[in-house]
Amino acid sequence: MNNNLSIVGAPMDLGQNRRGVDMGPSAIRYAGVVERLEQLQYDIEDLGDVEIPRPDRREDQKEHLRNLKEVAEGNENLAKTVDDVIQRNRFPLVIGGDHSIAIGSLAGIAKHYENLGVIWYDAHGDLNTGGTSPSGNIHGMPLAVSLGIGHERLVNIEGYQPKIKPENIVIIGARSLDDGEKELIKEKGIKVYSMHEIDRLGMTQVIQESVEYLTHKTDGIHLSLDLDGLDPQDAPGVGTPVMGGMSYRESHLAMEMLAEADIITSAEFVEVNPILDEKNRTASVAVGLMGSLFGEKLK
Ligand code: HAR
Ligand code: MN
Ligand code: MN
Ligand code: MN
Repeated sequence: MNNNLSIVGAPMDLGQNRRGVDMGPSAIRYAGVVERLEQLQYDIEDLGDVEIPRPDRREDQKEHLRNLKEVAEGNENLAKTVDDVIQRNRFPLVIGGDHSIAIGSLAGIAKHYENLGVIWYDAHGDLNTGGTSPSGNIHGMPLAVSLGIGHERLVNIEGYQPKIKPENIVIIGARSLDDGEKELIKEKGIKVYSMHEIDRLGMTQVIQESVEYLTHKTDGIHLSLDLDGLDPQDAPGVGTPVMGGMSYRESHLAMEMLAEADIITSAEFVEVNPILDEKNRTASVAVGLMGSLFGEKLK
């Protein structure tokens, strides 16, 4: 694992319609992310937050992509920052912010790899487009956008597309997929471990198989962890909770196994909303999972 970590905050709340997730980066810092990772002997720099534009409320939303212009601009800023972090040979750890920020993270990261793998830890597939989305919320679209499917303003950030290939993706924890997302998963042959498979196989086998599936064909792996992948009992501070999720223990095990495999080259933790939380518990869970991902057990 790269010993130099750069934390990048992305206080984005325009990819969905519940305010407060823009305070996610603050909540995660308040929960002690820097101190936690410094104990593991990493060299940490906290770059602060990238700029997210304020929305122009007069803009019409006819494209069914809420706050398209602002989400695109914020993600352009994030992509540039993350790109610079990797150019300086540091590991980017992005803290959100709603999941639309994966568009910018992946735009800044993927250009550094021939075959970037992605582990998408989430209750949702985030594979919608303006056409299939039931909500118009861009946080339900970043994985599709990264595959080059979606509005050209989003798909072309950093001037190239697609960022990733369908065969290099593993979705873990899915339990709320829209019809259009299910079709895309079938059409592109995307590997999905839904809650059903996690219950049947256990998290140990799911992670073992995911690592095997990805490592031989990728030259880096990005972990995109949406806190709503966890059960709302363990991570209540999220905008779109879905019951029946992965427990804190299972998630902790998943992170430890990824640390042991030593395959993750960038990561983001998203959808922490302190307004909807109980005493910053969800941010603390996020920081706990980061501790495991960055090798607490191994040191
Ligand atoms: N699939 C639904 C939609 O597109 C809900 C998406 C909720 N997304 C997140 N990110 N919280 O996973 O609107
Ligand atoms: Mn998500
Ligand atoms: Mn989600
Ligand atoms: Mn442990």
